[in-house]
Amino acid sequence: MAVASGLAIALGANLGHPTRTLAAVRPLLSQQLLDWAGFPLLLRWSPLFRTAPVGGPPDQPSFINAVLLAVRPEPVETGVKAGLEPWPDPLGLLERLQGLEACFGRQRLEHWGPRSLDLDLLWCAGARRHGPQLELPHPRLRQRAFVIGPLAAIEPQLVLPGGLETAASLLAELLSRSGAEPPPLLLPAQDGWPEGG
Ligand code: PH2
Ligand code: MG
Ligand code: MG
Repeated sequence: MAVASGLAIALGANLGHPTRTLAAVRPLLSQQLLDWAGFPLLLRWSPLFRTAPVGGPPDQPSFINAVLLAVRPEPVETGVKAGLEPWPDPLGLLERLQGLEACFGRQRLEHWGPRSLDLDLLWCAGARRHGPQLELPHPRLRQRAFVIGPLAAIEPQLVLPGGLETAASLLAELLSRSGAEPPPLLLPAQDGWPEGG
């Protein structure tokens, strides 16, 4: 069992060419994260999943979703007790994520409407925020199979913020509820996205 640390970002798209968009944003997102953090991070990407839209207009196309986990590598044991630099302000990262969404043509027209790219911060180094711009951990994190499915694919035994169950058990529970989302469909690896089923 591994308790969630570091940060997690959900990626989603259902307009244009979602798989190409996610593959194209991936190196840019890596760079933005490393620039924001100012220290090395270990990045773990889920495979891509095709998921049924949740909420919003009923006729919108299916989504492609994925999740990125970023953790600090264990410091090398030097014998010298060096303090770790603190994580920077999550709002700075939010601005960078919104900048990337804008680069990929994101238009904010309709609540939960179709989108060319959505980058949602799920949790960030234990931060708790209840501001108008940012809520951390993400308030709907534990209810969404399109997020928990990709997380469980990276690390089934991960314990998410706000509860004690693992990603795999939470996913099983979400999928067994009546009126549940259909299970996220695991996609094979693609150009620019080597993780796949
Ligand atoms: N994002 C939403 C609303 N509904 N449904 C799926 N399947 N995937 C998403 O990423 C998604 C959604 C709001 O951001
Ligand atoms: Mg979203
Ligand atoms: Mg969003």
